Amino acid sequence: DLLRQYGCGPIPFTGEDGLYERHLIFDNVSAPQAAGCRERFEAASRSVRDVLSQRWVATEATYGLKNPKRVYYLSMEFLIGRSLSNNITNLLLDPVVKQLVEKKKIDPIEFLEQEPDAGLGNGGLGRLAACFLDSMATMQLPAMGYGLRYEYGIFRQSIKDGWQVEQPDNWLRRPDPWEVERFSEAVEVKLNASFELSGGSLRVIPGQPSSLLGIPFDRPIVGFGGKTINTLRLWSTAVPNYFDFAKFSGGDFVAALAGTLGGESLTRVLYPDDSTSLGQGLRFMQEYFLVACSLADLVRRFRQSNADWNNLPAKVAIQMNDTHPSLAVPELMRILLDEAQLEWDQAWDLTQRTLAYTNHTLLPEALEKWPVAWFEILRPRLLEIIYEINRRFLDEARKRFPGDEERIVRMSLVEEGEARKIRMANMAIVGSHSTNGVAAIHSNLLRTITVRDLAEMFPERFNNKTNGVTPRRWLRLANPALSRIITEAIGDGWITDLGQLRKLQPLAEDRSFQEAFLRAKGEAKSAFADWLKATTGQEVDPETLFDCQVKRIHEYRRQLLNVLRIIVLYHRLRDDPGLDLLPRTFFFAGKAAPAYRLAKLIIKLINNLAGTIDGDPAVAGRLKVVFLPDYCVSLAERLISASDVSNQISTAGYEASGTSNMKFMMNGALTLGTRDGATIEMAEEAGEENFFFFGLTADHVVGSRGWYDPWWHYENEPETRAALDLIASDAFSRYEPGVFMPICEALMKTGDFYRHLADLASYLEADRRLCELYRNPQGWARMAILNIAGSGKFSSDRTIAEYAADIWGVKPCPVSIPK
Ligand code: DL6
Repeated sequence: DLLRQYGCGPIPFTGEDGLYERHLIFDNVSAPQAAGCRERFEAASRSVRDVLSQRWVATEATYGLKNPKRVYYLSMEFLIGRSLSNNITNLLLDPVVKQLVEKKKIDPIEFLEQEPDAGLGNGGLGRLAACFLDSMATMQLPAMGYGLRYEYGIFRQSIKDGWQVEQPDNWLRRPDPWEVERFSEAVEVKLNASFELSGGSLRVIPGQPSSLLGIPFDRPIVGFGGKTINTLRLWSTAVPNYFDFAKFSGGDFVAALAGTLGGESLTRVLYPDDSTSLGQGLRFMQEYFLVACSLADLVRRFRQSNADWNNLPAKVAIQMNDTHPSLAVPELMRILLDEAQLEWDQAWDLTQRTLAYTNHTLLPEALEKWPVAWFEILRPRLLEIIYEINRRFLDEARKRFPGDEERIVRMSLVEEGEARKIRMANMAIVGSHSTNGVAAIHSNLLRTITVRDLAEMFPERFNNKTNGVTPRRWLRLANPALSRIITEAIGDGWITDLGQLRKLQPLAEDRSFQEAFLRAKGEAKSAFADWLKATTGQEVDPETLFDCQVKRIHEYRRQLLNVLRIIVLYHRLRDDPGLDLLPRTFFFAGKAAPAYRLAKLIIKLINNLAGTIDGDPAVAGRLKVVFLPDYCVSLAERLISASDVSNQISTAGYEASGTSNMKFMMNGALTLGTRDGATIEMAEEAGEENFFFFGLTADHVVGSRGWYDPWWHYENEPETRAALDLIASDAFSRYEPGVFMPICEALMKTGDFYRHLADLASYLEADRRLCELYRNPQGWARMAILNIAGSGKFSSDRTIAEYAADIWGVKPCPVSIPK
């Protein structure tokens, strides 16, 4: 009545429209008909959050009541992407939203595009963490993710004159409708140093003890069907009660608060380099901040319902996503020794049984080693604990391998040298009960080469958990046309049990299903072409074969090999304009670490190649190269569903697993690839005859050290030579002569670790076979369907089921709704 008195009478408060319009009026104070796209997006998101909020509360209440064993996934990265469409899908609200959109005449694309991609990660590792959260919630596992609330996610990439340009990703500039700040659950982190902003950068002041507050921001993780809503808790820094009264009374009002800026800047930016940890002092501090906040929080929760510390491993499993959160080993020891006052042996036993570690890379430059000096500055107590762990561990190792001092030196947690360093992988392995790799080949190489000594000491700790991706986002949401025909053919059980895709196998021979597949693919390709035109003005022809390579730009991923392939095709066409060449569009997308010069030059070469081909009338309509800027989760959703061919062409033995390979496969793209990472297992599932494999194997690569000679390929393979000559002769850099010489030099080094030239001829041969098949649409559809049918293993539900059973020992805990 009171509201009516003030003129609120006609506002609908009930029904779905009511929910949405209420948010527009009361959150944004704007008339529904006058609201802009951004306001509409916020109101829609808040309405969806309203639908899940009580479930979210009930989920935590159920866990509190039933006190199950919980799993905590600690990760410096969660590459979440957009949440609105995903949450609508997982809450099964699609039909309601469809009705609303029609009734209100809303353009869904326009307002879905308002949501920034939450880019709190660099690539595969962070996206895997996001898929795992989806699976854990869908499988009703009592789980929580812990990460950092970077105000700036992975940089936005644009292209200027062919070069990558980085811009800050200020994704939180507008209020995020999903997050809930929980100030009352803040934790205090004590440090032996403080921070200041000086000359535009954040500086650490050693020997000046300080405290930082970790403020949790929670985001809902909606399980499919909306039964369980788990939490992703992201920490943000704040400085407790800092205010310099002396400065304030002296009249310097701004300086009075300046002391807060240093500490509060710690979690501001995500480090954009995923393959080296050199010179990342503040990253080390971020890692400690994540660990300290998360452990304090989970130990507090554990203590609320468990009086006995001995219960810790029975109630808590902590998964360390790579070594980034591996300071959890000494930090948990510190809590158990100094706060719980346990004896060393008991604390060590509990620590090891609670923690587990996943390795995601074998690249030596990406294996973290942090200088001892940084520990001394930040938290000397951790260093004392690490030294004691190491002393005891090396005593044990000496008993096991008497007289083998070289091995002891290799196994030590401490690397001696000019600047002593802590080997974080060694610490994670020694301080936990499980170490896993992320694909069979990777786990084997990890065990037999990278950390062989440790694997020989603790063989029972090593295991494999092949990665997976969530079929909710990567098939159901990303590819409505394909999802529809799959569901029509085999029902919708595949959404939560992807193994059911096997039922499609017999349909690979079925004419009408083949045609349905081709139509669905055509629909996705047209949708992509329309979207690209609408958002960038760029035109691509959906009638051409869509051939993609999308991932971070890195030499081992060999975008350069792909470029060489395209140059060879271009050269063939120039040589013989009458050649019957399959019309193709080659898509590239991916970011280069800002300090990785060669990777940035590779982007430039791709763009220049695209420009040269576009400007050449002799190849018009037959070859096109497109570099899509600012690769992110939502671009991946659009492009992968529209792709015909997936290039997975890393030097064998270098890609730990890959996950885009799986997304392409379940979307019916065929793989042109090397025997590396999880691609090997994908071919085992679909049948090697349905894959286009080529190139050296990992064994060959290791064995080729003595004989690999790029000059041999240059001199004996005319097409290889022609392609290299074109680059060297500035065919793609007419106005910037010599700009690509570093690329030629990298390719022609005998020490090219990545063996580009060794694989070019076989790549071209595999490519030829693939094009031949594409000319036969039924044969193509048959093979693509067999790939989809074989992709069931690569659901993250399967991966999570394995982690839950073999490493964590956690069971589903269905949420009870109070009557
Ligand atoms: O496990 C997720 C993902 C794998 O699929 C990729 O193969 C692997 O490169 C990536 N690793 C990282 C770690 N840093 N580096 N380099 O991102 O993990």
